[in-house]
Amino acid sequence: MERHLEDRDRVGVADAVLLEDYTNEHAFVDNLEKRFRGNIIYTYIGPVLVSVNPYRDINIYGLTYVAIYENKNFFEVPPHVFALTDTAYRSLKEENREQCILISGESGSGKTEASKKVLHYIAAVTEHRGAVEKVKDKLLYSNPLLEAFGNAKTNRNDNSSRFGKYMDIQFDFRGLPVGGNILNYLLEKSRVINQSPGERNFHIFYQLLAGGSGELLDDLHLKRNLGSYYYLSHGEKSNVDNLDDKRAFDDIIRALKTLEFSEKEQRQIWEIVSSVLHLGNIGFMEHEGIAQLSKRDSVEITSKLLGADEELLTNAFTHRTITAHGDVVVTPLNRELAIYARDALAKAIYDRLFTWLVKRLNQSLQPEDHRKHIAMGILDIYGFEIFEKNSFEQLCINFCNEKLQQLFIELTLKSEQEEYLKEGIEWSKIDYFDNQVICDLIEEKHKGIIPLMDEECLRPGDTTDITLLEKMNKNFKMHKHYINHQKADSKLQKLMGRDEFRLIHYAGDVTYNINGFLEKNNDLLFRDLKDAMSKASNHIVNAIFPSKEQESMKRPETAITQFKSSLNNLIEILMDKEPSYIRCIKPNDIKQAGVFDETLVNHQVKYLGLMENLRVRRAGFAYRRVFEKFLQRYKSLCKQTWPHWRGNPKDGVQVLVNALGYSREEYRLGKTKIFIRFPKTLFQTEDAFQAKKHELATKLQAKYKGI
Ligand code: AD9
Ligand code: MG
Repeated sequence: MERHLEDRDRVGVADAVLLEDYTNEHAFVDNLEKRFRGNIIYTYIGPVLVSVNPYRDINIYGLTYVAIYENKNFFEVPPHVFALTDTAYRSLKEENREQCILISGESGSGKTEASKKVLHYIAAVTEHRGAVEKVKDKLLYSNPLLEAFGNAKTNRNDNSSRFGKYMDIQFDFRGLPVGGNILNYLLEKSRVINQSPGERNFHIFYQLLAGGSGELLDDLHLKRNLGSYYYLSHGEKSNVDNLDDKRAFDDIIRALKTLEFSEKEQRQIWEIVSSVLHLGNIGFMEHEGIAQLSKRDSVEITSKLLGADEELLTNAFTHRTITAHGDVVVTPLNRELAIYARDALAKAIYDRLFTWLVKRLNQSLQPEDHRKHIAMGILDIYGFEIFEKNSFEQLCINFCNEKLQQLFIELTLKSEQEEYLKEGIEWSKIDYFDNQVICDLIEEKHKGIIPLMDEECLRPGDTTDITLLEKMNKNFKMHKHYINHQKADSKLQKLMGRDEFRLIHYAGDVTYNINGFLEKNNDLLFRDLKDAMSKASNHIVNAIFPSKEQESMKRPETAITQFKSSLNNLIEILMDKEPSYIRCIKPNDIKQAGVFDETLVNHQVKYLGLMENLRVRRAGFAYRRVFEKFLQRYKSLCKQTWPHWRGNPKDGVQVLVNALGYSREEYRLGKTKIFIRFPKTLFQTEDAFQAKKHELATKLQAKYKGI
């Protein structure tokens, strides 16, 4: 890293804490751009890694690079995801500390790619034999498998993850990977039934159609032609890259085999995937307000594939059974409701299949021995979202980001404080924005937006999205982070519709449209459909729709409450681990190499809270280095330390900085490190060092010439 100080005019500083004006966002982005143009995609903010997506393959991940980073001190090598991973891995192995690597950034910024690099680095630096190799294969293959089912082409990213993922790699006491465990969050299941123009459904549908053998497709009653399926007909209609889908399917088969899915399980998975496509083709007519199937064929095939009773399923699409006060009432559905029921079933089947896959994967990733393991977690989760139109999903995602920001602040402050304490340096309180108040606004018991939403979902009677909004507007009228349409008018803010509310998130203001909130939160699947599924003979279907769920009279938890619990559980897991952070940035919206859109990057710097991050890191000291390293680099600048300092390194550094004329204000000596407050001080020393080096080299040359 020090080597990079030499070239800072051309490629900027490798650590943003060394920027002269650390509050200046422009200077920060400028530094990123300088580096990006110099083909350097990584920059630090202290221990945090900032990564700018290059949108092309750069040759920095091969074995040569593994060797550069293996067992090296974080700050002595140029910033890299390998440096961060190596540091985390060594802390795990040598100090027995559980790790987590938290990756954030907006869609297309490179989170998933970064998470794969972490895994590949671990695979590269650990043993390549026997059982370990098998575990590593499984861990590596879990990625393409989950991506096939959970990723899709969107307008922002051709391989966009439509779910959140936390993966633990488990190590034994020697630091060898022995297993893993994955947690999944909030799959975007609405994509199953509908896609925006230019986007696709989940990859697996296209992969199966392109790559499945003729025999398999015949068995599944599938035609290769995408146009045959209603659920594939909304967005991008053609195979974007036919060959890739075909090859990807072969990969999936290999992944399923490596992960020890049986032939039968594989078959049942394809039956479920294809049944979703057939479900979409079930059409309804309406006769006197009552829905009827237009044709039987798709229902027939769906029932066959799922092993469900055809009569039961047909009835479940067109009728609804409600038990009220002990009476069973069956009412027919109209066409609109029948379509709603069909779509709800398709979404539920796919969503539950995905969760089943994760569970099944985890079984296969279970370590064989039952000794205590130590974990490194990798979190690849959706970043903060602000769209033209924001809905329930964005509220969930942004809530998740608030919680992670809260954790980040807590852990960063804690680790800064710990380091100061350890080094015996006085701690001055850091002033920062605490977003607890926004987390509370959203989730506080009995008072927050979530309990209010749940109450409105559960309350009998005429509740609508608008009654919910009215309640929220009333309850949060005085809240500093909640804006209703009247407040927006009076404050001359950007105007809002009557069906909208705005939250002032830590990362910016987001206006949400209330329409659809209650329905999405209720996430209702009619009983009759669940019933038909729980009786199906396809074992996976049977397992994902347990009849227990039917018997239970308790109402299932609402979508957001489930999400909240899984999120709080995640925070607890992360709390106990030593964190490392990767913040990913997308340099342009057109997925192109070499294009750096400053405005776009500025926004992300804001959403990622990077300036706040830099401020906290710089609040005390800009630079810190262990005495030995500091002395080694700069010893030539002082007669007493050159060419060797024989005493203890701390005294050597004291002598050196005295000779350099550092004032008390500029630095502190801790127990093992020197802390320098201003970058200017360091740069002056660095420049003096460069001059000295030049002088020595010239002298040496002259001497040799003389000979
Ligand atoms: V999303 O929130 O899942 O939609 P991600 O995960 O942040 O998004 P992803 O990692 O999928 O983005 O990266 C998007 C694309 O950028 C990849 O498919 C690559 O084509 C490209 N990319 C990202 N990182 C790198 C990199 N380090 N080197 C080269 C990269 N290309
Ligand atoms: Mg991703």
